[in-house]
Amino acid sequence: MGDRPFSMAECKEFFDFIDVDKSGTIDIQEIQRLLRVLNFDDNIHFAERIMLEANQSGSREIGWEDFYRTVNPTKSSNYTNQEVLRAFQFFSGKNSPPNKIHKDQLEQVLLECRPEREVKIILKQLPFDHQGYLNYNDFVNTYN
Ligand SMILES: [Ca+2]
Repeated sequence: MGDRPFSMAECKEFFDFIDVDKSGTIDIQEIQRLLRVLNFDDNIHFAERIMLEANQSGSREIGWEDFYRTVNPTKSSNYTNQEVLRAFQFFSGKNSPPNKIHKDQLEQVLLECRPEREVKIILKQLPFDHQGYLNYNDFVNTYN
């Protein structure tokens, strides 16, 4: 594991996973689809809020640059812990304990589009506890 929470390759894999139509940007429909995969309510206002938070250019789509900045804190010096935590909360879903994301939940999302072999490699690099949870508070403290 390197000195960043996610490698660029891992970020790109997740970006490609969300970008279903391979347009190179993530639009509001693709965010809604991701919310359904993660068992969130498929709420258009929630999807729009995510779009606003991730997208600094003000357009209706999230490009690769914005996405990478959102999930990778060390890439930008003005990135705050609060923003990192929001990203984890987004990925953890509503059934996880506070501040934690379960390995199975991550795995389920990744398996939607990646071969099992690659998913296992990604999961192996993350510090899950004995119950299979990743505490993203610890995670953020470790990498900041
Ligand atoms: Ca797209």
